[in-house]
Amino acid sequence: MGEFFKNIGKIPYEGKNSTNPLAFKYYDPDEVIAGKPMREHLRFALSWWHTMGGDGTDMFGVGTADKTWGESEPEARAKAKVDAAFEIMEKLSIDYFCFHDRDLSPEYGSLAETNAKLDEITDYVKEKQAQTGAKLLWGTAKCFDHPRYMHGAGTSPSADVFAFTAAQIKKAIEATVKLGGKGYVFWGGREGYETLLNTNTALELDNMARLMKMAVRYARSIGYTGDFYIEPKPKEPTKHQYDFDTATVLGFLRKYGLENDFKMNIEANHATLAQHTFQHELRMARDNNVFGSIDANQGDTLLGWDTDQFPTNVYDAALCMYEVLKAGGFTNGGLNFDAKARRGSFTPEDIFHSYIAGMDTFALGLRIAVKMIEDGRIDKFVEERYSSWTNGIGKDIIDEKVGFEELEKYALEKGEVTDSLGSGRQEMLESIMNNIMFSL
Ligand code: XUL
Ligand code: CO
Repeated sequence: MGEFFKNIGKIPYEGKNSTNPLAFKYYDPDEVIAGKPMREHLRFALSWWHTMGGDGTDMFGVGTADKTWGESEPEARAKAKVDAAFEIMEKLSIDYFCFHDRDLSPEYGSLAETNAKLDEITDYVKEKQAQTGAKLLWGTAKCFDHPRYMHGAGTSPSADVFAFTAAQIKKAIEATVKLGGKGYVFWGGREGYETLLNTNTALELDNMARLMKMAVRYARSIGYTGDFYIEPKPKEPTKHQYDFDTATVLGFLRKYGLENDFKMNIEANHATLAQHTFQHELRMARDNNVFGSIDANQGDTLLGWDTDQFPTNVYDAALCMYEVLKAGGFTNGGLNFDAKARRGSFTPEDIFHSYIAGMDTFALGLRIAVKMIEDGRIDKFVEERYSSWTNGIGKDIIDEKVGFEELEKYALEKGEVTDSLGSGRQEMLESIMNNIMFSL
């Protein structure tokens, strides 16, 4: 096995005053902050699809980056991808990776042949894991690119397609378990509709739940103890995706009794498409005990599609890490860079520049979030804003000691509300946020 990135060594941490583009300015993997090393707080993961396979192809042009890894045959290329991926992870101090089955090994003539070739590659990945210590964050199945999935996979009108989907997911779960993954993702790539004129939404959603129940039952039967994740996205590729946002997915999970096995994999760019902030989606997940993992990237609010940019917005990353810390940190999840370098950033070095940008952004976000919590001004303000619920009538409402009659009597006696109506102080809080961010 040759070295793919000969002119790039292990990326060092050089601190914020460094001007070396191939060094971390904020990510110091083993530095302990808020009780544990940064690498354990952040649990960075490489996405196999973008990094090892994405060559910049878009609907207006062919690829610009060479992602053949020097091999023209699919089997040899799949193996070379493994070598290159482990080299990238090692040089960037990335501890985890994520894959779709077909990113690791493509489809061949039959499902049996495809499965056999996937086994060979996962054997090889397992060997490399043993040598390097790199771990699998989560696996998933690519049930959206092949033409058989044109009308959906678990929500296809065809029962045969449903069966094929189940077979593919069974194998992807086996691969995930084999590689020690503690997460399995459902992203409903074509689970949605283009028009209601041809769609039985009730049956499609029931079927999606049937598929998920089968997945849980099978995975538990082969000893999988990790989490299942749903990754919400409101649109693209379909006009309407069923897993629209966290709140919609929560309704689905609860309706079908899936809420104990499934958590959320929140992607920043998908939040933007749902017209939510990234923090909103994380907060909804945290509040409902379904915060699981994160696809770290960013979109562009001026564009209506999933640009999957490497995250560089420190403000958003800080608010994200604030939610992560408040949720008690990651358990099985982590920060997967579901992100790709721009089509014009096509050289091998750009892979490293992109990851350094994304990792430093989240490292800085973590440092700021820790400071926000230590500083305490924002948390204290929120606590005081809700202090009327800790005693008196507020506490009686929470303790269910009062109903409408008692509250009417209280309101009549008390008269107009004046004393518990403080200012929301939004601008003051935004200014505190800036003060914390820029005094680091
Ligand atoms: C697509 C997307 C996927 C999932 C995994 O928008 O985010 O790459 O993360 O299937
Ligand atoms: Co994603």
